Amino acid sequence: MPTPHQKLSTEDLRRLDSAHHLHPFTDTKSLLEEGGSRIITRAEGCYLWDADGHKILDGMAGLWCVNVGYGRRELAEVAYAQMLELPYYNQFFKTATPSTSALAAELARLLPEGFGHILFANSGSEANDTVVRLVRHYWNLMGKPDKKAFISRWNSYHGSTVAGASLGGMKAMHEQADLPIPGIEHVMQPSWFSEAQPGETPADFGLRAAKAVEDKILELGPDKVAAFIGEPVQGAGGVVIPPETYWPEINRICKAYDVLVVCDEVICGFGRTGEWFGHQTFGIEPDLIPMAKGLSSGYLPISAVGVGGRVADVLIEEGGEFFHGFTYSGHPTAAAVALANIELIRREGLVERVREETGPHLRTALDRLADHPLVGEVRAIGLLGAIELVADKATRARFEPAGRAGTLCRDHCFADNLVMRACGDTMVLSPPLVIDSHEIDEIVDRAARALDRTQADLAA
Ligand code: PXG
Repeated sequence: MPTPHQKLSTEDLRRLDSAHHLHPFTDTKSLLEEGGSRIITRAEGCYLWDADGHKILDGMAGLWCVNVGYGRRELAEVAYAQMLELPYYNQFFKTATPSTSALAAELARLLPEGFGHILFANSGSEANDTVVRLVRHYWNLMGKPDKKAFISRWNSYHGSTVAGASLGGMKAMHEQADLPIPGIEHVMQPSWFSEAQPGETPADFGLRAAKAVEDKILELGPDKVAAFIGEPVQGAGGVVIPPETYWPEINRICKAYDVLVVCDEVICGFGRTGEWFGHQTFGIEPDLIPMAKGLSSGYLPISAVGVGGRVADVLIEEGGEFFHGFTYSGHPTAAAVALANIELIRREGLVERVREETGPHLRTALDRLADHPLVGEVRAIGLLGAIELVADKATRARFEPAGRAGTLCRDHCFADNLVMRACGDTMVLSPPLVIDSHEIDEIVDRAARALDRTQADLAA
């Protein structure tokens, strides 16, 4: 039975969308001037189709989330069956639902030893808000109510709620909303490409970037610092892959000053870096692990926080009621889909495939672009890739104004039916984990064409 929206023409849909829909992270006025949105109507594997019939290669897996690719019938069937049996019930007031309990156990099995407990939410932002609530509660219970500050990095992304955007290091978001909230401090990001001094090796730079965390702890006073939060690889910040020296030094520093480590796995989790989690790839020793996106491959909204024993034991033994939760925390249908999604990732060996086959292939394929005059650096880990656009390869000087080259390149990709995102002047890729080598080559061929066209525009 068609739903009402299926009877609308493409023109009607675009008109209604333009008239009524305020899109996320969008300049509505310029969107309308450009004729409104591109309407995506269906998808299969790594491909999207729009209402005008274009077949588009999705180099971003939606928003870094559709790890198992589109069109997975069994996820739809699991959701259908769960909805018929029990579409919704809550987890408050001494009740539980089967798929949710099973998912908590499954996550505890996947996470490192000591991560026996899971708190659910519905988005990465909510997971990070939950982290802030948990960490504050924890230090209160520990009799250290002054130990409350979070240290994060500039150019990190931790969400769009008040706490998520405050934890994140996106200055434009802060400026619009009088953020960050008090008690959140930012230090330099471990981006060798954009922050290293001339001649500084990645290894030395990694130690310097970690030292910025130690300096901040000492500036604030270790008895005032509650937690450090970081993405293993900064995603929205432009796929910033830290040097190998960075995370081990962060572990050491946080241990030395008794600071909790929050590892934001919202993008890196569920196979993206070639391990189940990014903390495994980088040797991070977390206390709390927020996750979302690949948890359900985006088929339904769900997020979670893995709570390590150190925090969980105190919370359970001494915390009393934790006054926190959402109507949809642990939603049984989303949980059933997440369970089936994890089973799919496991059955198809997607993590191993990224580690051994497609990850290395992406890296080699991107290397083909390194000699392009616009390209200052290419880098990749697992199925995360980045291409830095520069005006001068030797000095890494950027084009003025910042972001224009990236926008031009992204628009050329889109016109050539490739979704590649621009983070400022860094082009980023995060394709579905089911992508094959041929499709990766296709992405890189289209990216090469887009680079040529961007270069022509910039020279004009
Ligand atoms: N942490 C990380 C590391 C993220 O990447 C969030 C938290 C917040 O998740 P929710 O589900 O609340 O969006 C994210 C989200 C982009 C883009 O354009 C990236 C995200 C979200 C939207 C757009 O790169 N990441």
